[in-house]
Formats: sequence, C-alpha cells, structure tokens
Amino acid sequence: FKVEAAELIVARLPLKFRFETSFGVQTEKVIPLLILHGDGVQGVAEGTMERAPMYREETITGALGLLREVFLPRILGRSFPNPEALNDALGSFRGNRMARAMVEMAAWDLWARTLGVPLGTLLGGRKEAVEVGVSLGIQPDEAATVEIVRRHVEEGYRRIKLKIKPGWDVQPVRAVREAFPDIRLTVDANSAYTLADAGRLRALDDFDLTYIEQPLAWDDLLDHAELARRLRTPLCLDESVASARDARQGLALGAGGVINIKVARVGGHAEARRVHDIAEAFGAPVWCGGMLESGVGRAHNIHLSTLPNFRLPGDTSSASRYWERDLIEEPLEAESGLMPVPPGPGTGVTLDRAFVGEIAELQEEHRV
Ligand code: OSB
Ligand code: MG
Repeated sequence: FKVEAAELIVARLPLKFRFETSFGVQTEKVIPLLILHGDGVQGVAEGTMERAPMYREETITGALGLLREVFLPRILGRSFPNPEALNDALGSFRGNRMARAMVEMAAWDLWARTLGVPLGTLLGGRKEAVEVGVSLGIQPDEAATVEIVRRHVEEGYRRIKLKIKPGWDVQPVRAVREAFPDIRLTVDANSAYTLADAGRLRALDDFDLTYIEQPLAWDDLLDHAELARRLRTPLCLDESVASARDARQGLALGAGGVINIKVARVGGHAEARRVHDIAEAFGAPVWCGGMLESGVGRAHNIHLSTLPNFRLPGDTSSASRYWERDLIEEPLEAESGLMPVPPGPGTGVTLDRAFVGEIAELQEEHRV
C-alpha cells in the first residue's frame, strides 16, 4: 500500500457521564485522529494519549509535534508491503508508543481495506462478536455504586469493573458484592497504591474479584510481583505493560496473572498481538482495555479482541453509553454483553466527516 497523504484532526466530544478515577474527573474527551490516504482507500486511527500525562507519559501536544516533524515525513509518499514494514520505517525511536500506534493502526486499517479483508481476520482473529464488560467510575456513595452496577448488569454486561482509590475501595466492593453475589467483578486502581497499602488491598481478597487491575505504580513490575505474593486475588497489569518485553518480564516475575491489552499503549496491533501470544504461552488470559475512545478506536479494539487468548470480557461497552453522537456512522452497540465485530474491510466503520468537520478544533493535511 502507498501512503499518499495524511490528515491530522483533533475533535472534542462531551462525555455523557462524569468519569472519576484515582487520577481525577473527566467530562469530555479530546480525540486526535490520523487518516492515511492510499490508492483510493483510507485508514483511520485514534490517539489515546490525553492533554495531560496522567495515565502514562504521553500527551496530545507531544504526539502532534512528533507526527508532524518526525513520523509523517518518514512515511509520506512511500509504499510498504505491510504495516510492520511501515512500523520499521519509523526506526528505533524510543517510547512514544501511543503516537506511533496512531500511524501503525491507521496503516493496518488501510492495508486491510486495500486487501478487502476485515482487520480482525487479517490479525488472525475468528470471532464474530466479542464479550464485553463495563468500566464504572467512582460514584458519590455505596448506594449510587450499587444502582449504577444494577443498570449495567441488567443491560447484560459480562463483567463489572469498579474504579477504586485509597479511602474508596473495600466499601464499594462490599456493597456491590452483597447486592450481586454472582457477577464477575473487578477493580482498577490506576496506580493509586503503594506496597505499604498491601494490608488494605488484602481485604479485597474476601470478595471473589476476578483480578485487581494496576494497583501500584505505572512503571513498576517488581513491587507488583511482591504484592501478588501477598494476595490471593490475581493482579492484572495495565499501565505497566508498554511492550511485549514488559509482558514477558511481568509474567516471568509473577507481577500479574492477567494482562489488559490496550493496542495504542503498546504501540499498535503487531505489538499487541505479540503481548497476546506471550501471555498465551504463560497460560495468562488477556482482555482488551479502553481509553474512552470514539468509535474509531473502539472498532480497532473490537477487531483485536477476536484473537483467541482474549478470554476475559473487554472494556469496549456500547458507544451510546459514552456519547450523544459518535464520530463514526455505524452504531457500536453490545447486545447481552456481546459486541458484534463491524463487518466489511478494515475496521468496518466509517468516519462521519461532516460531524467531525463541525466539531474539529484542528484539521491539517500533510503530503510530500
Ligand atoms: O485504566 O482502564 C483504564 C479510561 C481512561 C484511562 C484509563 C482507563 C480507562 C477505563 C475506561 O477504564 C475504559 C473504557 O470504557 O474505555
Ligand atoms: Mg486500567
């Protein structure tokens, strides 16, 4: 496929809900998009970095500069046999995996559309629908937590994940477990604890959680391994796995028994598949995380989730939960906790150019 031109867009969408996590409150999403134009087809990807480096170290401003000045000049006007060759052309630049993933993921979509094949099929996936759960932000109190869980359990989500932070952990988990003894329940701390909190975290062992997601520092593996030895509940790594090597070392250390794969966090689909394969070799299940993406990023996530070791429900819940209006034309709605894989070539979804044009705060075209 040939990369003839690229478009960079930044759109903003208000969230339907207030999303509170251990690192703050979010009420809108700033969404960077990259469109790569080939011969009569285009590939689209979404950046999952945010304005501020809260989740990991990357930022939207940094990614835009890097794309303009370094990544796009290396690929514009060139032809590549496949997305991995394009990724190689980005050289051995360090870090910045989310920025790099924008290029790599758009290239996968472009290539799959060139070949007329669904992205998931090209990655080696087989499912026609994937199991999904939901990630629920911190609520004002126990009653509100039980209520919002009830709504999502009734909608059929196959796993409920509660955000926790020090001072708000055992209380919501106990309340939800008492109300719903049989649901698949997990928690996500987004790195809010340290090893000194091991006693507090051990109290969570009483509630039959499937895993505790990223309790310790975003760049730590060793302390997670120590914590894992002190708890019965498995740990799930999110922030701390930025590569297949991190996954191998984390699993070898016993830092986690489960991995949340976010395709952009690890630098794209090829690296995500390597993380998937390594986890499979260790007998560890993976699931597909999310970053409150628009339909563009969510479609990529759904296709990736069709690989066989995605054995636990992902975070890609229905688009209508997040937005009044999505950036794509197709609805991405789960039915009884099953999210259909959008059919057709590539990601199977179409950017709503008119709507994106209306809400874009930046739109630029790059060509050689
Ligand atoms: O830790 O998984 C996380 C959202 C933004 C940043 C980090 C995380 C999340 C979520 C939301 O949990 C998942 C989603 O609904 O997309
Ligand atoms: Mg997480």
